[in-house]
Amino acid sequence: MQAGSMISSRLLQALRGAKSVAVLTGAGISAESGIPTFRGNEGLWKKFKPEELASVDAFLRNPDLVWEWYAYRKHVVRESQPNAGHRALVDLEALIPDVTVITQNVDNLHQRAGSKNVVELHGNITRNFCNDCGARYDDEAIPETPGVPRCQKCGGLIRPAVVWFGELIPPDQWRLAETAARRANVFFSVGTSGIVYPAASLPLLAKDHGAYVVEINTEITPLSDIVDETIIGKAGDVLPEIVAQLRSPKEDFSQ
Ligand code: BJW
Ligand code: ZN
Repeated sequence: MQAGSMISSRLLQALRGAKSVAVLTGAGISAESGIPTFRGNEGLWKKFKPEELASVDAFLRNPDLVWEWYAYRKHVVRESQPNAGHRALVDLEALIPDVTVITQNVDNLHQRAGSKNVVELHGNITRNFCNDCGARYDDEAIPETPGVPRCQKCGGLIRPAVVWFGELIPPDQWRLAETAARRANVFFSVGTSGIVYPAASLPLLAKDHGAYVVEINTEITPLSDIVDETIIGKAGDVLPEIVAQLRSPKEDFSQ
């Protein structure tokens, strides 16, 4: 296969004329940094489905178990580094006037890579707050206890500042995401299974407002039917290739 042939001339053309690009990312973009995805066999932690751990009900029923899951993931995230996929999205900022990264990930890797405009739909695992009084705690401020830590002000349970099932997306972040999807000329959906709402509605919103919508995933997903193009491949391969093609002044010879 010719190098770069996974990038269609249609996509390159759309990007060359684009003023605004929005990128919805999911766990797949961080898989190459060694952070497990949620779904699929390798994605499961101790055989629990995310729906069984990522809710207030689950937390109140078994706070120690849910905290243990997050403590493990906080550790994995701290040990990980942004990968070529994250870095390519930073590089895109030099090539397109307006780039918004809308992430479902809580791992902070887009921010650490240097993306300037990151919308956090599902919060951030590096922050925490008291479930009772709302007091905020950085990871460093949390007492190292076995099991769930307690609030120093009120004794309540401390939880990670992430968005669980049944909870609202932070309204300011959702507004930014919708606005970016509506104004995007090109919209990418990268490494997400596209089954968790309302995030999964953003590609369709972008399409309804005229964006050229491209999915990048190692597999077909429910979003594959509605997008203009699905590129099957790893985010860490495909995104840098797109940036390289975009930088190249040469004609492209694909398709
Ligand atoms: C690669 C790759 C590589 C691998 N390169 N690709 C409408 C219809 C039906 C249900 C609902 C609806 N609206 C709301 C709901 C309920 C619910 C929901 O969507 N449920 C579904 C399961 C059906 N949604 C909510 O509750 C949301 N809130 C809400 O709607 O509020 C309004 C409301 C209030 C009150 C009552 C009712 C409604 C909130 C959703 C919060 C989701 N939270 C989590 C946990 C966050 C914290 C944490 O990290 O622990 O977010 S769940 C989990 O799933 C996490 C993720 O962000 C999210 C999405 O997962 P993602 O990123 O897509 O990962 P995977 O693992 O699923 O997929 C990885 C993909 O990568 C795969 O496709 C691979 O092939 C691919 N891949 N390697 C490229 N190298
Ligand atoms: Zn408290």
